[in-house]
Amino acid sequence: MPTTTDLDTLCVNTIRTLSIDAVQQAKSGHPGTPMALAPLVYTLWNRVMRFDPADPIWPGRDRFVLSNGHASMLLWSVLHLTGTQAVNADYEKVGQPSVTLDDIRRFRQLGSKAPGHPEYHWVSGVETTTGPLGQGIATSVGMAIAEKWLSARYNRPGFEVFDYAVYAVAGDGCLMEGVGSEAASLAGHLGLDNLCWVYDNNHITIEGSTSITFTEDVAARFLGYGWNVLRVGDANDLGRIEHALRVFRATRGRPTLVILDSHIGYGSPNKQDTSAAHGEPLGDDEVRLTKRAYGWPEDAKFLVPDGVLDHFAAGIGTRGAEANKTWKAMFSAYRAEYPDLAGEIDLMQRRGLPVGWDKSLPVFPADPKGVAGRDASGEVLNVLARNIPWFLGGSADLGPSNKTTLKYAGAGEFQAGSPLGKNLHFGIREHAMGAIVNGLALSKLRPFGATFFIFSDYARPAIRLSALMEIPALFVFTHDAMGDGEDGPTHQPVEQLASLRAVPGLVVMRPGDANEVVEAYRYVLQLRHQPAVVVLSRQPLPTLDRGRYAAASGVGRGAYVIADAPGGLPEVILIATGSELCLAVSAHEQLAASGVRSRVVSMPSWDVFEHQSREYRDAVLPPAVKARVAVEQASTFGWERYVGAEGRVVGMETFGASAPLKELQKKFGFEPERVAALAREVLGRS
Ligand SMILES: Cc1ncc(C[n+]2csc(CCOP(=O)(O)OP(=O)(O)O)c2C)c(N)n1
Ligand SMILES: [Mg+2]
Repeated sequence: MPTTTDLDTLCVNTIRTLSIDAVQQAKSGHPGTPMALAPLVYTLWNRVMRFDPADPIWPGRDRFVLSNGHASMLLWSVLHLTGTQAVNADYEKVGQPSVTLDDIRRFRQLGSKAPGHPEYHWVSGVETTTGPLGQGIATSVGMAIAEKWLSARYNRPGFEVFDYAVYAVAGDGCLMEGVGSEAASLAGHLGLDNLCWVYDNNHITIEGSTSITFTEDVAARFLGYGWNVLRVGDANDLGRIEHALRVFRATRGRPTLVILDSHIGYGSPNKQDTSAAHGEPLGDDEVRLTKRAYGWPEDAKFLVPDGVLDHFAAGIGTRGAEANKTWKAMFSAYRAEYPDLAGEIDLMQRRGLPVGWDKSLPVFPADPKGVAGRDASGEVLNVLARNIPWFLGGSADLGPSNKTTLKYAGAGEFQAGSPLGKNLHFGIREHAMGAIVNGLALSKLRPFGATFFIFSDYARPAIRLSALMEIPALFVFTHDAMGDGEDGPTHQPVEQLASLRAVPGLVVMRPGDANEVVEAYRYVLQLRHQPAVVVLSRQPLPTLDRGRYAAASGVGRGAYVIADAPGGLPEVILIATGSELCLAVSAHEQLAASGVRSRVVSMPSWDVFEHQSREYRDAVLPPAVKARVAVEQASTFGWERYVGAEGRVVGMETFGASAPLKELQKKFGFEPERVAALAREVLGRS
């Protein structure tokens, strides 16, 4: 095992001083943890990780997640020093480094590829966006599950196509956050031995010593979860760090936690081991003193001494290139022997879908009794999972209610002993489920996670990140409104639709009958760079007669005219989503019978509609028709956008109540007569 040479120390101190200088220059950022963890990141990257800087999207690479994202300068330093190349959104190499020294000089500035926190969609070499503590480690569990599934499906004797490790670095904050605990518990249960977390045990968070907040026995906790727990008592000991990482790689049947004792702000004479080193620049004087302590030229800034780049090139550069070359040679032999499997891998890497991915999607006949949104969804999910080998997912213990169970023969259960299974069981861990779904999507699978819509709140931070990362994660939420009646207001979503509609880039779909459910999935499956939420009813919804009303394919445009006034000349427009669609259609029929010319617009997705041309939007909602009524069993917040100042909204202003659905519909006014009456009111004809 190599010990520490002068060149190693030079590389480690380069990471430290780049981090110090960048934070100082930006007048903001977090120097202390990069100073402490530079030896870890150096050892992991230059001695252990299988990563080819020339090809940062090589499918066989090890994954690195910096869960304590505030220490982003670690990542910017190492991406720069390894010469990691940039890749664009079409997975093409653009012939430029991912992070330049100039980016580092402009740390945290507009347009710099060295932003405040690691951002997946913005900087090549970042495997997942981190910053909200705990999120990175939870996402890493999804990456580890993905590796297990991929290797089970695609590896063949002599062809270890997928055989990579997932490394994540976590701080005290990541281990305090609930999402980290949920994910660790599941990782232990699943025995994910391809997963290694390194815990930066520095006893410091923002408010000071962890003696005020975090005194649990972390090792005992993780042993309880079923993890292998290792300790490295000195964060500067490269040999011991490397040894621990090798023990991890040799450990079978359990994930590994390496508890690394470190000193935040290492080397700073006045700030080491204090929370002052966490989140503010050291200050010019302290920077000088620290550089002196490292034996570094005191006035040099952003210095990369001779020999450092060469040393990274000789380490990770050479090792990564060789590993990638060997893998590529192996993969072309694999392609010759298993062309279909190789083709799947190619397609998946580019987020494509196999030919015939939507074949045999159901078509539901008109039926006044109808089908519950969740039941239609269950049928669709089963077809998709059969058509798309890498489409998989599950629920947070509500599979039988969400109807998300993949029931066809061979779908299988994903467990430690059956990694080919496509039914994932997240347990009652919605937040970790969200992050794990993200980790699976980042690994190029097409995953879904499910729970009751009300508990989307428990997964929301991860949903937000899926949108920020621009990845096609899919969330299936059932029991979308008061349909769960007797469970009462704790289970009746009200503000969830408005709040998810407010997430930039997130596609929210609330289909109104079984055929709209099919079309909603058809639309969201084709998204490559956007996550989606499909919101579904618990109770049966009448299946509309599409001979009489417009085709459900209009769902793909976000909103469409489903029933119209004679000659397409309405005097009032009724807009509805989900379970209120048939209500609006009934109101429309009642109005027609009394000579009022109304149009019904089915609007399953605001955001998809907003992305249509102005011509289309004006054709659906003619600006001249100002008499409008929107109906939705959810917060009225935001509907003014479509009904205008003169319109009305039949929605929720309270949390609902516990009672059978019919009574609730009556109490809260979700009845055709009320909608028709409001339509007359806005027309001044009541
Ligand atoms: C979910 C979440 N809550 C709060 C923060 C704000 N925050 C950033 S770093 C930090 C302290 C983290 O302490 P630790 O993980 O021990 O990091 P260290 O200071 O040791 O690097 C906090 C509270 C955050 N980024 N994410
Ligand atoms: Mg800490």
